[in-house]
Amino acid sequence: MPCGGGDWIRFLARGVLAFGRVLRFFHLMFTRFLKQHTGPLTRDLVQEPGNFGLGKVPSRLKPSSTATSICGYCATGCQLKIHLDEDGNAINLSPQAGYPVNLGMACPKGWQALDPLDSPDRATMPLLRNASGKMVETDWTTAMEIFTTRLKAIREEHGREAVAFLSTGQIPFEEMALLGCLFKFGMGFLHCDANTRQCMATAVTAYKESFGFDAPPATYADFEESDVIVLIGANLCIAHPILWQRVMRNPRSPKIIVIDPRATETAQAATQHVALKPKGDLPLLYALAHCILRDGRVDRKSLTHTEGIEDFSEFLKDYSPAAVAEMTGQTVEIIESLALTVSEPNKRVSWWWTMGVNQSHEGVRTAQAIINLCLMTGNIGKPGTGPNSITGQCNAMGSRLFSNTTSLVGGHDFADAAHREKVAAGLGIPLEKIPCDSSLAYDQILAAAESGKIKALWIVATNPFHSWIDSGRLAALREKLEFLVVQDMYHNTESAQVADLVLPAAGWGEKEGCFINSERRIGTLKSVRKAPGQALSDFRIFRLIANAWGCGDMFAKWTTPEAAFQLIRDLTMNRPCDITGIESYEMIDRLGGIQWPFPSRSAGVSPPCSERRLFENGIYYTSNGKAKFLFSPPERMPEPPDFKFPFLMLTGRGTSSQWHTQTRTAKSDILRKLYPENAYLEIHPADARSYGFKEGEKVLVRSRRGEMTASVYLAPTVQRGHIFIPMHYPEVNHLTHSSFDPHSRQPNYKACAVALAKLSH
Ligand SMILES: Nc1nc2c(c(=O)[nH]1)N[C@H]1C(S)=C(S)[C@@H](COP(=O)(O)OP(=O)(O)OC[C@H]3O[C@@H](n4cnc5c(=O)[nH]c(N)nc54)[C@H](O)[C@@H]3O)O[C@H]1N2
Ligand SMILES: Nc1nc2c(c(=O)[nH]1)N[C@H]1C(S)=C(S)[C@@H](COP(=O)(O)OP(=O)(O)OC[C@H]3O[C@@H](n4cnc5c(=O)[nH]c(N)nc54)[C@H](O)[C@@H]3O)O[C@H]1N2
Ligand code: SF4
Ligand SMILES: [Mo]
Repeated sequence: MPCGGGDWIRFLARGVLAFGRVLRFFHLMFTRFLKQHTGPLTRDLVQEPGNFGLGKVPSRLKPSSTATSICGYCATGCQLKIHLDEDGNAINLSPQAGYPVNLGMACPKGWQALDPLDSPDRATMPLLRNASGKMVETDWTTAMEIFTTRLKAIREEHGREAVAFLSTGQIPFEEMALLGCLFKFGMGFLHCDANTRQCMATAVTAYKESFGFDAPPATYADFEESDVIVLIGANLCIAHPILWQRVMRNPRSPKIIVIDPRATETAQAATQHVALKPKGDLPLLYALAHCILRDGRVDRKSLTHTEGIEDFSEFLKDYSPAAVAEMTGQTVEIIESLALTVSEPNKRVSWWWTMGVNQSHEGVRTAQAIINLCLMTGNIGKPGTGPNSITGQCNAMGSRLFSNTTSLVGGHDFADAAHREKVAAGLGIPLEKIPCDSSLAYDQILAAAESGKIKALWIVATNPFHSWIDSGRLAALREKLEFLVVQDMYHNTESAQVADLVLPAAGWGEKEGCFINSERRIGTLKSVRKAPGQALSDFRIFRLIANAWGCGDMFAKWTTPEAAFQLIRDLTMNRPCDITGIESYEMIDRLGGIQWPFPSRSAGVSPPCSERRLFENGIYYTSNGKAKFLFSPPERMPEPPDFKFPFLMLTGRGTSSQWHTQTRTAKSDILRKLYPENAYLEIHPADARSYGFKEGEKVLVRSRRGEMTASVYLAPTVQRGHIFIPMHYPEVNHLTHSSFDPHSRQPNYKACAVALAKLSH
């Protein structure tokens, strides 16, 4: 035993030296291990700049002690300031004070955005299901061989429609574009869609049909410049807390009206809550339009930029407040007074909608009914106005323009020959590689898999085995699939667990690229962490696949995300989303993000206005420049409550600390403390009493498709006859009902019939 001071020092020094030798030994073993387990393809790639899956943190980040990145959760698009150690690794973060979106604020998810990166659940090696059904680690070379051999064989035997991918609104658009172009032009498949179908397909279709292009007109400053703010089917306090902060900054003492069946956190903070009957939106909006027309409160100048008002006026005759009162659960007086409020001359009225509108069997017509009201009252193209959809995921707006799924990359149409020629020339690929037929939508892809037409699925950065509607059907169709590939940050998501091959992906913070937020603002994200093990950025995975497939030459110019950005940016020329004025990522950062459009001529304007809205000139993107009034009669709710299933189940976001299927937020010790661990249901106290349910008691919830248990949370905020269960718990979608908006094919997540019962002991 050492006892004197000198002995201590010698003992410590020997210990440090020994520890150093052990470290060195492990370092050598690790390097050797990497060499053995990294195929030639991977080794080539890790030498490339911009790949931080296995490589080094970029040297250009080294001199600085901070980097900026757009948050990787919601579509608000807050900028975070990442604090780096001397090797360029993120050690902490704080919200960016000067950024025009969040103005120094962030919600709990943003503050804890680094936590999910460190989880032991990270996928660090490709995983392959072996003959006995067990997932075993493999190297990238084998993974690529299996991926290409299996998919090529399926293509050979069953044709180009037998393989599909389902992807996301949560990776940079450079990655989305590479995936979409690789799959369709390089690998020659046709069917692909993204989880954005679950989220904003309705808004896309509504804008396209009404305005001629998918063009959400707002800028966030509109929250601060409105006199009347109508939030319909949107719970900002939970789902977009920083946008609610923007509302709170409005100096005009705005009237805030929340239209939602539940008295949400947002409704409670509003001036007026319209406690609508679920799916009463469309008749309510038509009745408002009826009153406005009847009373001559239309804006004649605005109408000169539209077409179809005559037919719409005729149609509206049937929608008096008295005629819709029952359908909406509102009195004639409430409807009349609402009509006056939203058509007040000289008042700026802005409408904002999210999933309460989009996720409906008649979402598109409901969104268009909002658009119609704005066109009639002149509330568009001016400060504090607009029919504004708020998107969900950090890059849902990027996927709309660049994912090459529903629309041809860069805001084009597959069906348009001139568009196909332009894209072929811009990307330097043969014209015949671009299909003119369109992909099946998400639900149609899954139906084709159920019927055996689609044999293989490749799932990228989404978790449909939890999030898809009536998810029990997915479990059943898994049995039919010959091959399921899941590319994810984690090896144990509900979807990864049933895959045949898992490709380990780097996540937010470990790669670069751009997101577009709800106000069309493009912002950059940075690589500030090394991905664990052999996880690679999705960009690099797609490049590996291109090489392994044998179409690497077609993507030779797509060397880094920024090189890809330059390519797809140029494709946008002369489209409504033209961003050819953006020179570089550096320019985007310097200008505090850039809203589209930003054509090259505006590059000289210095500094360009940091808040821009669309349609200030009254010209729309339709062939005659006019916006269209579109409408049709309300349809019956697909599965209303009945004698056997007497409750209507609503679903949605639960807390500001939970994100979707919780693969990321559940990894944060701090966030986990901020929400209930297990599924709960909100129920009106009177309904609970009639069933003898006590607060906290676990009860059975059943629909025609499945059942789950959830603990009772007494909530007078929910109407009698309804329950609300947050979507973050996987059981919820065992219950939901597969029904879709016919125009957008967006799922109707928010209304199905359920029965409740005490658990038998
Ligand atoms: N904390 C957190 N924030 C998120 C997300 C998350 O998972 N967690 N996800 C992001 C994503 S991808 C999205 S799409 C957005 C979603 O953002 P929101 O759409 O605001 O959130 P939801 O809770 O899904 O739905 C909003 C409201 O619709 C109401 N609703 C239900 N049925 C009807 C109806 O018939 N009519 C009307 N008018 N309202 C109805 C519900 O009661 C609910 O309060 O949130 C984004 N932000
Ligand atoms: N009942 C009900 N269901 C709903 C809804 C509802 O309101 N009610 N809302 C719907 C809506 S609006 C949405 S948007 C969907 C969301 O549904 P999902 O998209 O399925 O949900 P997420 O949990 O966001 O899944 C993202 C997956 O990508 C992984 N991931 C994250 N970053 C990366 C990356 O950079 N690369 C790769 N390869 N993987 C990554 C995550 O680990 C996670 O597994 O849910 C829908 N489902
Ligand atoms: S509001 Fe959205 S973008 Fe902003 S910090 Fe929270 S999750 Fe991130
Ligand atoms: Mo979403």
